[in-house]
Amino acid sequence: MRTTCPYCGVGCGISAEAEGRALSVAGDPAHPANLGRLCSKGSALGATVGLEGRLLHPTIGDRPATWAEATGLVARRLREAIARHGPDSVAFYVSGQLLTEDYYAANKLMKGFIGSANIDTNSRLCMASAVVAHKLAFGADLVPGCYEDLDLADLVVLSGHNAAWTHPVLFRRLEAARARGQRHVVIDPRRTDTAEAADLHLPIAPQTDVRLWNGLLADLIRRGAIDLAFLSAHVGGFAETEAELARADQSPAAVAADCGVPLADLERFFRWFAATPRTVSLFSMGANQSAQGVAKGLAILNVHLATGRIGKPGACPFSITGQPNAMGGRETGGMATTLAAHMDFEEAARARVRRFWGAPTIAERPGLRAVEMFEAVREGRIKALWIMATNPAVSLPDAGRVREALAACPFVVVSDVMAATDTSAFAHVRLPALAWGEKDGTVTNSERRISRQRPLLPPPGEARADWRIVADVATAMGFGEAFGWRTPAQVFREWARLTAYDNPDRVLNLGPLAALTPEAYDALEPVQWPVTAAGGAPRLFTDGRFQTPDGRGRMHPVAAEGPAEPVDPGYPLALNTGRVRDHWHTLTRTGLAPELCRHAPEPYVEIHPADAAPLGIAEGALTRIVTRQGEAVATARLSDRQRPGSVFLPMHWTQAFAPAGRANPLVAARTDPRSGQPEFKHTPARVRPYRETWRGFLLAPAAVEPPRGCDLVWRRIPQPACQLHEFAGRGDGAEREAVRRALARGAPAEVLRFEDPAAGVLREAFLAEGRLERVLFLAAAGELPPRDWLAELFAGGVLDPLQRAALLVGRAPGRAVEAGPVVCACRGVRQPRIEAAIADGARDLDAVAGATGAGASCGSCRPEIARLLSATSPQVRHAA
Ligand SMILES: Nc1nc2c(c(=O)[nH]1)N[C@H]1C(S)=C(S)[C@@H](COP(=O)(O)OP(=O)(O)OC[C@H]3O[C@@H](n4cnc5c(=O)[nH]c(N)nc54)[C@H](O)[C@@H]3O)O[C@H]1N2
Ligand SMILES: Nc1nc2c(c(=O)[nH]1)N[C@H]1C(S)=C(S)[C@@H](COP(=O)(O)OP(=O)(O)OC[C@H]3O[C@@H](n4cnc5c(=O)[nH]c(N)nc54)[C@H](O)[C@@H]3O)O[C@H]1N2
Ligand code: SF4
Ligand SMILES: [Mo]
Repeated sequence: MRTTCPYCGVGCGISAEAEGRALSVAGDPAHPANLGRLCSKGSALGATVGLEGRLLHPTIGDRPATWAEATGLVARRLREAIARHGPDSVAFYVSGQLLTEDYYAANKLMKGFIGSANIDTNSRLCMASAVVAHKLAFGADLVPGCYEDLDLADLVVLSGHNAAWTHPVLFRRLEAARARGQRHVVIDPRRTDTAEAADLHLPIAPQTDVRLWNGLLADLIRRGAIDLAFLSAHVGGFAETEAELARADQSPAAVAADCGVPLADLERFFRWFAATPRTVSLFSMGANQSAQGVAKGLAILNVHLATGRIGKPGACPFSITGQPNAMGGRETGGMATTLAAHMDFEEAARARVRRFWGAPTIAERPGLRAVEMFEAVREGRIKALWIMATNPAVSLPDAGRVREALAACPFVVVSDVMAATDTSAFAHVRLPALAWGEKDGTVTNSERRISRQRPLLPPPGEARADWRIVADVATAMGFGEAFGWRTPAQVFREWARLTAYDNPDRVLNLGPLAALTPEAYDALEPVQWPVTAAGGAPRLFTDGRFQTPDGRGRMHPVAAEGPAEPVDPGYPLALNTGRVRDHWHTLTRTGLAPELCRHAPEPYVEIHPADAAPLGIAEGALTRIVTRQGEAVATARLSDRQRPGSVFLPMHWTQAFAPAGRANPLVAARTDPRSGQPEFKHTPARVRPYRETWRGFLLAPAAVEPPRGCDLVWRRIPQPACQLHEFAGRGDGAEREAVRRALARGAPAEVLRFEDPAAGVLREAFLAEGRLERVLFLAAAGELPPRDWLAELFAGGVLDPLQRAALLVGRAPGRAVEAGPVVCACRGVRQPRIEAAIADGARDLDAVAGATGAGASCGSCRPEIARLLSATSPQVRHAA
């Protein structure tokens, strides 16, 4: 069966085989997005489709309910709120992980039948700035290019985009192009794996992108490297933009100084750009997630418009999408700021969409954007909130405030695939949704390509498709006639018809797909919109026509501003947040695959050694990060890949995995005024050592909650056969004893114990009928032994005498200890083994793969191996 990966916006095709609930997956060689490749996350999908932790029945409060009861209650509460407080007193918060069919249904219910535009998506946190920039420059939210442009380009600029980790399969493609002579420039304050592999890295000071791109435009104008013919035929706004540039010193020296990069490197970038007609500029969260995210996007689009590097093979600005269906949400109207199908709220569009839907009403104006929506919830203006396929208690900025809002909301509905998420803890009603592998519909990737997600597994329990849950609630509200679909194909056809309805000029048009038979829908091959009778369209604006009223693209003057909240002596560091290679967002799915938990097992904070040293923070030390919003504790990783003055904290950890290691209680909820997108990449912060007095770990077959009443730094790290819990505290022996007692409660009676009270050391192993049930190690000083071997023993059944004898030593008799971070998740290869192979003469990636297996599977770790290679010998970097 062919389907599409549910993770990132690359939208890789998968060919999968199911046997019962067991699933084997491989890349689909026929899918144009990946041509057979998959990254570590896609490859491990089989490990995430079990039923453990799934929400399988609707619940009301804590009790199971029937679907009729649950949808009836949701419908009644929505109707009551609307009757008493008006349509704007209800809100939906939805997600780029919904299918297009789901999005379409939710948007239709909210905007056409409830009559409010209070439906916003987590793409507000992700794509909103790019959307606004596209609308301003092109007249609609249109992504001009396609993946083939990444093969054809001679220069690729990556702005705030760590593609090596976040879009790994595209990165493989870029690596191949670079081997053919393509150049890469990375603009990112951190030296990421993407930057490490590039020809040039500009480690700019945080939030100085507009200055840099304005400087580039000024330089291109000075050189006469702009396309005057293209400008005069196809683009407006050049004179105003040029005038804005004149308001600042645009000399390369001034720009380099403000951006904090070496002048020679900046000049090299300017020269390369001027000399390379085939240039693609990718931009991602380092651009969008900013209080000046729209300006950053516009500054990039300005350069491409001024040089005519758009609508041509190998030349375009390219906003890359994060989620599998971020684009689908932008199309259907998942955002509070559009109505539907790239139409906004002007009278003609409202009348058109209302007519098409046969709707009793239609939203009059844009609704609340995500951050505003949750503020309205907190203030009591929203009486009923329905959250679908997103985990805002973790992922919204100022997450402490978001939790307050959720706790105060009179009625919260959560549709999710998992039973217990940080957000569903606040739900009055939980609705079980079909997960990837079960659901059936379409998604649109970064290059506007619509692909099918097909069901491979039977629907578990009572879980239902998200579109159907929406339709059931709509029906219970009395709107049955407009929501009577029986299949996703019917929803899709209606959606495709809407895009073509009364549409003389909108580029977003799926007209020919409106007549798909059910069989043709099932068999739909990946296709890029706009879709015409002749097929899909890889590139837009090839004739220089844009979707503005006069058909011309628009340059917009943008002024360079600093961060919304600059650092100050109280909070001298810039806190940057983002992603790690093998985890997906809030861990509800990648946290199920132990192999994906090896690469970054627990929350960490990356700090430059020069910032760490004066504070007494050492590698591996638990470190407190404090902002005006909140605080967290994470393990310090000292690295000169971090820009001095900046620290980086991954976004992924949750209450369930690491309550103290959550990033978003720290992040200020400041947004770009035009896009409403939060500035996730910059919050003033300070750090200091946590100074634990003791540490411990607990291995158990299943997840264990941290003991109540103890103030611990607690992390859970899934292992193949058990759960590892790491913890540390700042108390005395009494705290240790309280934790010991709590964690030993209910353990089997057979116990092996070693205790050295003088050193504060305790080691206990609990066994039942010779099998290991629990292992608890505590130490007030000194190192704890590695956990690997002990964790493996949970898989092995009855322990033999040698294993029992070694238990409290914590290491296998006669086996060398394997330590160091895991680099290759697929094969479980650790860094020291790779370094040993390099020391033994492995000189390139293939040799390392041959010697250790690392990098031979999905290839996601290749940039890291290349870095280890280049650390030993600088020449191999280029060979790699
Ligand atoms: N492994 C993995 N892959 C994913 C995801 C995941 O959770 N895990 N999520 C998907 C989603 S939804 C998204 S949106 C994408 C995001 O993909 P990316 O945008 O590549 O990921 P991030 O790590 O959020 O941020 C990118 C970079 O922006 C840099 N940055 C910070 N501040 C600035 C600045 O001021 N200027 C510039 N130029 N750069 C800056 C950061 O240092 C970081 O390296 O990834 C998708 N892919
Ligand atoms: N600090 C910081 N915070 C960030 C970011 C950052 O860079 N830094 N990035 C932001 C960005 S770009 C994004 S996209 C967000 C992502 O943040 P979220 O959307 O909150 O993260 P996910 O973990 O993907 O949440 C998806 C939820 O939907 C559930 N789910 C999965 N599939 C389905 C389905 O088919 N149906 C239903 N109903 N539920 C499903 C999952 O179990 C999970 O609970 O985070 C944002 N937050
Ligand atoms: S790059 Fe990886 S996560 Fe993204 S779609 Fe492809 S396989 Fe999935
Ligand atoms: Mo995203």
